[in-house]
Amino acid sequence: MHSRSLILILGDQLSPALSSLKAADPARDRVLLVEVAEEATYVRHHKKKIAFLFAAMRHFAKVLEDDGWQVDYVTLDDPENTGTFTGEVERAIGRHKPERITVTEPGEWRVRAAMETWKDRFDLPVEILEDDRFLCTRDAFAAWAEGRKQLRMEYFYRDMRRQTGLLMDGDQPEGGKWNYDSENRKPAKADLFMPQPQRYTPDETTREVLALVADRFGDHFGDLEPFWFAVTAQQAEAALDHFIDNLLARFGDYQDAMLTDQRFLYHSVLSFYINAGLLDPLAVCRRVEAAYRAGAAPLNAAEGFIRQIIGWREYIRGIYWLKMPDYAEGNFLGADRALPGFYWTGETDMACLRAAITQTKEEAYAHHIQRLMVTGNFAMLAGVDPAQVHEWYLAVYADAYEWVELPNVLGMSQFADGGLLGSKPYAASGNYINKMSDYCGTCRFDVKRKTGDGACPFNPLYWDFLVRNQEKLRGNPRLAQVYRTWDRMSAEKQQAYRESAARVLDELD
Ligand code: FAD
Ligand code: DLZ
Ligand code: SF4
Repeated sequence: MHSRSLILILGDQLSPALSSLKAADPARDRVLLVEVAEEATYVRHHKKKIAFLFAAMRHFAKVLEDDGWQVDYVTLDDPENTGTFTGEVERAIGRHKPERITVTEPGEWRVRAAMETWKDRFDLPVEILEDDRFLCTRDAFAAWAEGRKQLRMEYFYRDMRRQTGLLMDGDQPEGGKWNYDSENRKPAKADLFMPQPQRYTPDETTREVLALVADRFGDHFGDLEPFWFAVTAQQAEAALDHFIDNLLARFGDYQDAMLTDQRFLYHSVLSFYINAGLLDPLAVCRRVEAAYRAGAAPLNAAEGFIRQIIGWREYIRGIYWLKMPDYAEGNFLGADRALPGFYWTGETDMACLRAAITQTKEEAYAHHIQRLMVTGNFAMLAGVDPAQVHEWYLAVYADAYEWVELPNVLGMSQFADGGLLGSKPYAASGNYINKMSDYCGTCRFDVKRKTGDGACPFNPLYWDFLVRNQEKLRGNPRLAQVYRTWDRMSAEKQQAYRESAARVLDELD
């Protein structure tokens, strides 16, 4: 017979099938959810993100109560609230006198480190259970990584396809190829009838949270309203239905496209819900596979989507736990510039950055290519300190938790891990952005101009980045061709690039 447990459920663990709940007994154990200031301010999160989590936590507590759990819920404005997980667990121990503490492992190293102090601090057993919402355990990832020279996502992904049976035809990949990435790169045209993500009107519980967030975190980045996110599993399920019925079919083709007036394109906008636990990632993939099998979506869409979740999402988490805590310190290129102020305002003449940052401010969302090739690319080309870039991304997106944000930012977008995650930096000049978006048409800068007044800043910065970092990057076989192009340029042209870049960087400072 188990002893009486206090089960702490974190804000991104809002799943009734959570391992800590599966291990518990509603008649005996007590569930604890806490709104704590430290989680909202250790980086100053976007107002919408805080509101989303508090609203989703409050709705989830109600669901648990309706299911027969005894739930202790501490609101942020409780006068006794200590503001930290540790402080609130201590107070709850005083109230409930549990014989042990049970938690599902947290998503962040920082929180896990705090939990590991609890056994001694509270003189109680602390049970940290695996988070089985992920398909690959930390141990299984470590075993996969063991002895490999390179940790390429593609091979990991194939194993996950075999493990889950998703889009498999016996032991072969559906359609004969594992990966249809080359069919995910069409530029899009603005279309007035493009479907939008499912939006919800805040109910009374959510409105109370909005008032609380406006009051307590009014000076944080981002617009609180209009607030339209799903805040219950039921609403998130309906948002998934909406994606599958209206958007999935074209997700594949336009995955890499960007449009000024279409902030979401054919993306699912489900990461908030998946990461907080309102949707189960495997169940989402099974629904997408079923749509493909029913003829409602082409293979490049279904495969492209499933790859993001069982491939990238799992792989990124694996890297995080394999490499933390040192991973966060990575700065392979020794970048040390301060993050430009316009990342917090969107006030810049560069139309691509203005669009990506403005929508980030208004929606707490930008899609993958905006994060990677606009804000991420610019920060890397400009040589911004990766720790500052990391902090920005963790704060501004409603789907950001360190386990998923850090490797995407430090590794994939800034190359600060020296190439563990990607075989070369995702560096690009204005040409790439022009090809994949309609931003350049409305920009003060000329994307075709390489140097001098009016030239797109990405153009000189691109070459300057490669030259500035050549000691570290020249040996990379995937960059051999670009360095040959540089070497063949006339000395005057090279100098013009470097001078133009120096002017852009001076202005940033
Ligand atoms: P879709 O394009 O519809 O993709 C479907 C799902 O695939 C997403 O909901 C997400 O669960 C998953 N996914 C796709 N790409 C990735 C990826 N690279 N890593 C992990 N999961 C992925 N994702 C986050 O969830 N949180 C972050 O903090 C985050 N930070 C990022 C920072 C940078 C610099 C970059 C380049 C990417 C980041 N991503 C992050 C990954 C990706 O951009 C988002 O998951 C995606 O934009 C979410 O929007 P969506 O739900 O519409 O995704
Ligand atoms: C992001 C966040 C915020 C803003 N607030 C809370 C909170 O008040 N209570 C809580 O349990 N969780 C919150 N979270 C999510 C946590 O930061 C997240 O669970 C940890 O970082 C582990 O991933
Ligand atoms: Fe961005 Fe350059 Fe295009 Fe302007 S011209 S939108 S700065 S890529």
